[in-house]
Amino acid sequence: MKLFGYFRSSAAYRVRIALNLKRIEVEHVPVHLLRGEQRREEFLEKNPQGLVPALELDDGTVLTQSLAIIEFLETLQPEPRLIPADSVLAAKVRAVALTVACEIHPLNVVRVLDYLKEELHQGEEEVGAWIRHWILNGGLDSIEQTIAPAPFCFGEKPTLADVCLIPQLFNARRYATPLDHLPKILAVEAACAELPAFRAADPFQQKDAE
Ligand SMILES: N[C@@H](CCC(=O)N[C@@H](CS)C(=O)NCC(=O)O)C(=O)O
Repeated sequence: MKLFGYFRSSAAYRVRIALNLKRIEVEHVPVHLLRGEQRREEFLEKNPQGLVPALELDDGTVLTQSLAIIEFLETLQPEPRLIPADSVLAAKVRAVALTVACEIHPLNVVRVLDYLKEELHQGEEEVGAWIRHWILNGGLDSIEQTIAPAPFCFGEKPTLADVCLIPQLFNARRYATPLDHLPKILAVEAACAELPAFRAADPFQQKDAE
């Protein structure tokens, strides 16, 4: 299988962590987002949305959307489970994952930031304030209240919640978002940093890192 990604893409980072936790090997194919490679015809043929990640299976089928890809991996290789069997816990795990993927991340992606800068003529300062506001407001601030680190978001093993939270924290730090008021989230981050699966997925460990 081939994973089309970009070292700094937090959505691709989620998939890398899941692959590593499940010990599934894939070929990593970089798509340089700042050079616009995601909008080239050969990539659009794989993902008409022009977004990474995209997972190409050995038969040529292409899967898109990080959470859909991770659910596919969960079926392909059920252990270790990223979505708990207990349905209440599973809903809590998914709620954190969806808060990151649906409430925070879409407001910070390259195409949205470009629109703020180029079409709405906002400067670096305004764009930075936008990013930090939406990372915290209704995002990390609310996640802080719903998790109970032990030491991961929902217990002794990492779940889809941790898989989504850690890349979002990388992104938050990149934009100097204040995080000191989020002790539970910082404790989860420290626990994940102990695991090789998370460390190997770090953006600066990728072959396209720059
Ligand atoms: N909801 C999608 C988000 C994918 C996404 O927005 N990817 C970003 C990188 S993190 C991207 O490809 N951006 C390119 C662009 O905005 O042009 C997922 O979870 O896979």
